[in-house]
Amino acid sequence: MRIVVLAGGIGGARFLRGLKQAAPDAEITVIGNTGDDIHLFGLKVCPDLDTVMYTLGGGINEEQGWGRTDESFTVKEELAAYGVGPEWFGLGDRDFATHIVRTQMLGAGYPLSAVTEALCDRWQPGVRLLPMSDDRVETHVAIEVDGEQRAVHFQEYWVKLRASVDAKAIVPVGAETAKPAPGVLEAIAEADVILFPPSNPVVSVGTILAVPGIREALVAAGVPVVGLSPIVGDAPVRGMADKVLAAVGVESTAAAVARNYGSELLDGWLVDTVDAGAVADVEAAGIRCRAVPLMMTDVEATAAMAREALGLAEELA
Ligand code: GDP
Ligand code: FO1
Ligand code: CA
Repeated sequence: MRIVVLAGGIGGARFLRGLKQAAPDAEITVIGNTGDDIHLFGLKVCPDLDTVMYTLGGGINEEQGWGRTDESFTVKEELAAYGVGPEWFGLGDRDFATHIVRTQMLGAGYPLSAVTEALCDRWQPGVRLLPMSDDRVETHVAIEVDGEQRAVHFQEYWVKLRASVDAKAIVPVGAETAKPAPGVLEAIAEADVILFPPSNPVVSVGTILAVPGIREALVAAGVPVVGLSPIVGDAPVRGMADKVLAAVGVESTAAAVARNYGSELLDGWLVDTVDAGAVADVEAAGIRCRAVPLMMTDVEATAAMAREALGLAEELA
């Protein structure tokens, strides 16, 4: 079975760990969000790709959900001693090595997709990890500070400001002219099932869908597209999905997120059992819906979620 998954960082990576256990023989292609990417200290950092790679490759800091395990921060301290920031972004020494390799290869002319493949040679994530695009896309967030509108990089909004101010708009800068990376459209066309993990619907899955051609390819694939809600009990399980959903005019409910994807794109949707009341709403929008436990407390519970998603896809096939 060929499964394509559109993934952000932590939610996507943890779901993939369960999916691998649930479907050990499946060929899994992950289309990763690169809108979170940022250039710091002359290096290109790809948080969501790295979160997937480290999580599936056994190198992730489990408690944090991002960054390397057993990490130290000597380079960052030395940079700070030179007065070189930003001090608000925590890049560790082990992680730095990944960004140095990536930046060196990009500088030598390799596209991000080839660089990602080379990095995965070390980590062996057990999935094919493709960036959504080789072209630069950067998610910016419009905010209002002291009555003035300004745009900040998504990482500044989330890591520096901790999403403490309302987001007025979310702009995936560069997306409109970005092309899907090599292999992306082919993987979608050849998929038996397409899954949206409980990733952020705006700044993870939404950014991937903003790359021209990807949404169209998903619809044209003609195979079940099934998603799992990242919103449980009318709130994100973690992160700032409520803030970025508000910015695009969508309520933070499992049903509203499904309706926002729409029945043209989405065939099936899983909500948590606490949101069982949303099932009828979602089905009224033409999307088959089930309420099942959706908390990724451990790999076993996550594998059960993946089995439910694949089961729903089978019903819809
Ligand atoms: P990010 O890039 O690191 O923010 O990760 P993703 O975009 O892949 O996923 C973020 C989303 O995962 C958030 O909106 C969370 O609500 C959701 N999430 C995290 N843990 C869980 C969980 O255990 N269950 C569900 N249903 N959603 C979760
Ligand atoms: N998230 C934080 O909350 N604080 C950080 O200092 C931070 C550093 C960081 C470094 C590398 C990396 O791959 C991810 C990092 N993240 C950090 C997570 C990153 O901001 C993610 O993009 C968000 O969690 C949402 O996707
Ligand atoms: Ca992300």
